[in-house]
Parts: sequence; C-alpha cells; structure tokens
Amino acid sequence: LPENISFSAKPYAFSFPSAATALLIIDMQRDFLLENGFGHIQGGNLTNVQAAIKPTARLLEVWRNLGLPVVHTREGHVPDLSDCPSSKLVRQAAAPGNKQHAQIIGDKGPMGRLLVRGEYGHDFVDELQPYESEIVVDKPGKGAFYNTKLMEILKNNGITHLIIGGVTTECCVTTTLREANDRGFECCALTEITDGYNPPYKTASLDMIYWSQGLFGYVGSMDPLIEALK
Ligand code: TIU
Repeated sequence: LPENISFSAKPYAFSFPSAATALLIIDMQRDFLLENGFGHIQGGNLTNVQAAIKPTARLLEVWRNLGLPVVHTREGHVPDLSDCPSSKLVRQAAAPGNKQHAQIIGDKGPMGRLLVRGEYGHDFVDELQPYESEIVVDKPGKGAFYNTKLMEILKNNGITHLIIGGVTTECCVTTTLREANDRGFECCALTEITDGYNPPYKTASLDMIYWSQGLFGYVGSMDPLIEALK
C-alpha cells in the first residue's frame, strides 16, 4: 500500500497516511439498528440506518484485508446507570402528560435492558461484529471521546486520520467527528456507511462538516476510497 492515499471528497480530496489512519465505526448496535431497540422505541425510522450495514461490511472487509486499524464504538451504560449523564436519562423520560417514549435507558426491552452493557441489544449487529484484534470503545455519551480512553488509544496507535461511519449521522457520528476535529484528527465521513433516523438531518449534518473549506473535516464516498486502496 502506498504511504499516502488520496481520494475525491468534499471540499477537496482527502489524503491520508495509510499507516496512521483508522476506520472508526460508531455504534452499529442492535439497539440503534433493529426493531424494538432503543432507537426504534425513541421513534427512529430504521430503513436508512439498516441500509448502511451492507456497505459498512464491504468497506470493513477491504480495510481488514489491508491490515489497517479498525475502532468500533458502542454506546451504553453499566447496569446501575451510574455512568449515564443525568440529562440523558431525564430527557429520555416521558415529561408529565407526555408519553413520548414508551421506554427509556435501562428499561427492559425484547433485546434486553436498553443501552445497558452486556445486553443482547447493546451489542453490535451480527454483520459487523469486531475481530478480536480490533479496538472496541464503550462510550457513555454521544461523542466517543467523552469519558472514554479513545484519545489515548488513538495516540498510542499513532493514528492521525480517521475515516468515519456509523449511526446516527445527526447524533453520535457528527458529535464524535467534531470532538475528533478539536483534538487535531483529520476526519472524513463516508456517505454510504453512515445514516440516521431523519433524512434531512443526515444531509444537513454532512453538509456542515465540509462547509467553508472543511469546517470540521471532509465528506467522501466509499467507492472512490475503495478504488484508491487497490
Ligand atoms: N438518538 C440518536 O439518534 N442516536 C443516539 O442516541 N445514539 C447514536 O447516535 N449512536
């Protein structure tokens, strides 16, 4: 593999050092992607997030075959929810007289307690299970840097650039990308491997990333990346 790889992206080509770039996959968990998971119970439309599974598996295969680093994140909480920001719990609960969410974090759903570590629903979908050698970061917040070891892990592995996908674009993916940008990482989100519960939000989220010569980073497409990796 060449030392530097470049592929077309917005606002201009994304160039990355092959030895220092990780594929960062955000929260491809049953709780966000499958029926009766946390996201579905919150009112999320699953069609688009589910469509991101196959392309993600395809890129993952290419990336793994090249021996490049992969980091998977997983949102969730310890069983007593002591690591759950109170704002997250309070706002997810139904306000008085408002039954917006039938169930909240920690409640028991058909796939186990919602967003609780160790439960079936909290784990990754079957198609995107991590390999033993890959890094898994359990995160209590929307951003993957909040109260995790992600910064140290990336530094210790010499990572400076991130190719980012996962769910949801409007929530954990862009929160993480913005956190990463503030920490000096060069980030490129890929359209086909990220999606959300609200199509207009995905569009706006991705547009904001690359506006103004790359306010937070880059947005690219999977095929030009795969072509560049050949
Ligand atoms: N609500 C929503 O869109 N997402 C989350 O709560 N978590 C992630 O995006 N992973």
